[in-house]
Amino acid sequence: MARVRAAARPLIADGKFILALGGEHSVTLGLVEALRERHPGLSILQIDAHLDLRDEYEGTRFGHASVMRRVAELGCRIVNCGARAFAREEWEFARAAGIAVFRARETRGASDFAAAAVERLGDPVYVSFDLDGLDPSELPSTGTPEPGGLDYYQALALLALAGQRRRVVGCDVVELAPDGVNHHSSLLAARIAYKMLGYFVR
Ligand SMILES: [Mn+2]
Repeated sequence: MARVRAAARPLIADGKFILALGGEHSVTLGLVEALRERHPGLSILQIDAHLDLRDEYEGTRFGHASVMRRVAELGCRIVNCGARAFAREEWEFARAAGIAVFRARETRGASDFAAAAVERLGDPVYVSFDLDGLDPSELPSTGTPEPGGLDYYQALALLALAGQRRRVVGCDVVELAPDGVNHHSSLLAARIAYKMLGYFVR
């Protein structure tokens, strides 16, 4: 975390837009810490099958399952889109902390979910795109795939609207786990990164 934070600081000071590529979702924490020094009111748009709100998981408080818990503790407002697998502890924490959750099931056929999600964000915004938020029929190559996710066009509509209605100051694409077979996963991840630059960098 400290190394990611230290690498991000001079880029932020220089007015650069950061698009980070994971790997593990926990890279988000160092980036958010660094951006928050410059933008104390930073909100987070999290696209993810999971809430990542466990206080601790498999012996660490700094893994992918806890990253948004640590981000919430910094005081950032969080909006999740695509959640569909989480523990009771995480759901209760989200309710208590005022984290808006747009579950994947609720977004199916709901054309207005993107507007409602963006409405819940403050300004500026950091977008963390965990690729398992997408449906595994479109993106199978990720560490913890879950059925029933967002589709490509839903995700693009959400990202585009966030870019139109909020100032996005940084983003990441995380949790790609290339398997050497499903090349379309890597292409989709690259395309999402490319689209985000188009939507967010003016
Ligand atoms: Mn995640």
